[in-house]
Amino acid sequence: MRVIFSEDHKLRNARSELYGGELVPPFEAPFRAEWILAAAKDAGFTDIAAPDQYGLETALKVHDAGYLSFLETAWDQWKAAGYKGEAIATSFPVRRTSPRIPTQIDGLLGYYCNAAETAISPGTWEAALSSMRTALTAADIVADGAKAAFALCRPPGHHAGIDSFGGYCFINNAAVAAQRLLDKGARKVAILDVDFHHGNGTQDIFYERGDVYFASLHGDPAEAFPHFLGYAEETGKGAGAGTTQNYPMAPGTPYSVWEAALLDALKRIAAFGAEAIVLSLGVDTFEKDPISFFKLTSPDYVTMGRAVAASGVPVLVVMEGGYGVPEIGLNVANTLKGVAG
Ligand code: SP5
Ligand code: ZN
Repeated sequence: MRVIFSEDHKLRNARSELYGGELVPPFEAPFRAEWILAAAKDAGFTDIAAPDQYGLETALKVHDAGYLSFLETAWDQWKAAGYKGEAIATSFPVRRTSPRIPTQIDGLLGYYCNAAETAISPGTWEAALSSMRTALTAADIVADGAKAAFALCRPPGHHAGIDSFGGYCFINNAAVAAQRLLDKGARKVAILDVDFHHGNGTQDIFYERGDVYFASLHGDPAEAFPHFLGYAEETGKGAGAGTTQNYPMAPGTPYSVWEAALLDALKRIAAFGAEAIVLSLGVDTFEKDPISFFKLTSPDYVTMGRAVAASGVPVLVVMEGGYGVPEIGLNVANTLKGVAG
């Protein structure tokens, strides 16, 4: 299985995350990609290539154009405003507020932000672009006939919605990859999101579309980030009615319980007729993850990878979350082993 990776992920190296009322070093930091790459190599995944230089054509099919322009210019606007720290949103359009889009950076930040823990820093846009290109390159490998590919994306993407960033995400890499698979000839694609957190951005993007099935296994939003989406009753709308499926689960969930949801999701994806699966892979389901509450163990990731591969359709693995502990590398490598068979 080819691994796509770019050193440009390091351009996303924020100083601060708003956590527990303090500005702390971000959980989503460069060491994550380094550990994952090293573990993938150790496990024998040594076919590693850099991404190709794609423009924004595909991203513009899943994101709002104004949102992408905002992301591209946000840091420069923030700097021009004379602030000392990183760009953190502080004021938000909530219920019964004006739909107008502000013109000044503080207003724009709140308008386009879905979670204020995520600061925009210098290089964030460039890293997000390279992450998107990583996913697109891997998507093309799968579209051209490979059974599997791994996009070692950083920063992650599944919390980035049509027009919002947050949850450490800016461009929705999995959504862009799914769109690319469709543009290259797939009639139907599924995104299977196994990150601990609900893929609220991905759900937002495809909620009213019938060509992409979205299934997500995650911590119950009543008790976990992203808090405001990911309930079982959200099943899609309009042309997308019936093509979203959520599996919210309780604190302490072990693999035995989680696996039942996985197998149900795979059954529904097969019934939908997906011609490829984009696996939004977060390993923050691990028992030692510092910000999550599931209890998966390292061997469970092999089992999970095998189950996904058993679908018989090509699998594009796109990196999402997983934090703090060295085992994130092993857990990703184990997933790849399972997928590769
Ligand atoms: C891609 C991804 O995994 N993004 C996750 C973003 C989560 N950010 C908010 C973290 C808040 C965690 N609160 C946990 C409380 C544990 N005591
Ligand atoms: Zn996550």
